[in-house]
Amino acid sequence: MSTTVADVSKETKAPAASSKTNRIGLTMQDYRGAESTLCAGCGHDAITNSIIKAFFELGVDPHMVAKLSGIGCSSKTTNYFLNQSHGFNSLHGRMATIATGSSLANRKLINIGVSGDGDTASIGLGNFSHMVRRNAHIVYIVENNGCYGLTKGQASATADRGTRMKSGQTIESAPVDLCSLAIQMGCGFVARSFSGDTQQVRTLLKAAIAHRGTAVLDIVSPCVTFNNHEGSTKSRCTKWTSFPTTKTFRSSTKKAPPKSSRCTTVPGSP
Ligand SMILES: Cc1ncc(C[n+]2csc(CCOP(=O)(O)OP(=O)(O)O)c2C)c(N)n1
Ligand code: SF4
Ligand SMILES: [Mg+2]
Repeated sequence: MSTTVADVSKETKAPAASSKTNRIGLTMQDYRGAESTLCAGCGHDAITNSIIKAFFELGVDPHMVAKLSGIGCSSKTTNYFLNQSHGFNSLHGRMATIATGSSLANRKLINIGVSGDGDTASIGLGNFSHMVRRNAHIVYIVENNGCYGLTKGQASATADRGTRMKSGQTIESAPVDLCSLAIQMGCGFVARSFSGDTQQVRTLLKAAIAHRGTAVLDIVSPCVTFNNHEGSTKSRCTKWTSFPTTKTFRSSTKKAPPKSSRCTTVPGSP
């Protein structure tokens, strides 16, 4: 059965209000933040919703959480969840250093960092590597759209070789694979997922929150405004053969490009 853009946009809408309480007596509302200002359909909003649900279902006390981020559309999202938690929105590419400091200053806090592929794999690569090497206690999420969404879609260091950017540029360099890098730096928890697979993302988040040490979640998260066209490997147009690891995904080259860049298919569709 194919999934349409309408189905996907449901994932990016905030979870419905409910009076249901969790094990510490809080409702889902207690885990929300400000209303998102991101583009409608942005993959990052789906991840925000998964974070809200994961913390609600685990029954984590919001004041025991510190939210950390850098700069980018992805980094803005820490404002959209857990508005009763601590937070530090840092400089571009510097979230990993702030997270390391936070994890040293208070070992009881759950640190959750949200970053972008530009924030982590371009300007922040050195900081990210050293945070992993030091095994800072943090759930480190990369909302990976293969571009700099906030500054209008320039290619990032995770754009795959052969990708055609919306500007017409073709990527010739090999991408930075953040999962491989994290494993090489000794990380004990590394996973890759897709923002639209909300159940899988939620399951991974819960496991990552329970992990003591650095947990890296590289989540492909389409930028529907600047990187959502045929020729991109991080769009809703991408055809996935199965779970999107670097080994198993491929972009569709057989079909003629659609007339508009608006996509009607997502992973799982025929
Ligand atoms: C030192 C510095 N250099 C450049 C910028 C401009 N800048 C802001 S966000 C950004 C890239 C964001 O891309 P990414 O981290 O992938 O986040 P996205 O918007 O795609 O979610 C850049 C280059 C900046 N704010 N600071
Ligand atoms: S520009 Fe891209 S990454 Fe930024 S909010 Fe819009 S769709 Fe999301
Ligand atoms: Mg990006």
